[in-house]
Amino acid sequence: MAAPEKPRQFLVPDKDANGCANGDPKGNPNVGPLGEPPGAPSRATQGADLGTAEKPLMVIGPVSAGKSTLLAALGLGPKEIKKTEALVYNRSLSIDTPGEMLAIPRFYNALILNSSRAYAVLMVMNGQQPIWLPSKIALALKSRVIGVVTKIDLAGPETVHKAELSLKNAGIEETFRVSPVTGQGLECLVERLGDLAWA
Ligand SMILES: Nc1nc2c(ncn2[C@@H]2O[C@H](COP(=O)(O)OP(=O)(O)O)[C@@H](O)[C@H]2O)c(=O)[nH]1
Ligand SMILES: [Mg+2]
Repeated sequence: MAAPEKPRQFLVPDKDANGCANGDPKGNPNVGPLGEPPGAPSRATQGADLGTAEKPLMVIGPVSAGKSTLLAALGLGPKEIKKTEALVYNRSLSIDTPGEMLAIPRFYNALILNSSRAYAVLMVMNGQQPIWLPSKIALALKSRVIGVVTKIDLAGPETVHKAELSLKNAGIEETFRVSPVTGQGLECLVERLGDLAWA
């Protein structure tokens, strides 16, 4: 009699070729972030340019978190960084917002409305000086929200951890650590955004 067939097992690497975390944010190792087979090449790793996405990428976060600097590093905003005074569309590439819009609840409607135009929202937090965000605020937004802790070139592990806790408390399940100044962590973020931009 033939031996019973063993259950099929996937051999899944924790990290992909760029060293970025593999698997979905809920921890199922047998699917990629969007349910694709693990290890499937993303558009971003195939050299796709985030600037060619049909929809913009939106950034929200406290004043001076590094939102505009991050957009510039991703090639989605002006290189010359000035204080962002209003909600701004950088052509169809990105939607930049001033930190005050997150600090003052009467602006929330504008954030929510414009978030529906974006393929994703980055909730940006200063890794050096994190602040506590309103609980579950990300759930009100109309696109997928990804957390980004910036300034990791300046920040120590304790404040970075605090920033991540704040993002989690805001209802965000997936967070990246980056420094647009040194380039740390950007490759993994770009890879993930590539998956979302052309989903
Ligand atoms: N060292 C360092 N400085 C950063 C980083 N990101 C932003 N900055 C600086 O932080 C300040 C505020 O950045 P900005 O992008 O204007 O913040 P925004 O108000 O969130 O748009 C600027 O002086 C940036 O040069 C980072 O990752 N590392
Ligand atoms: Mg700004």
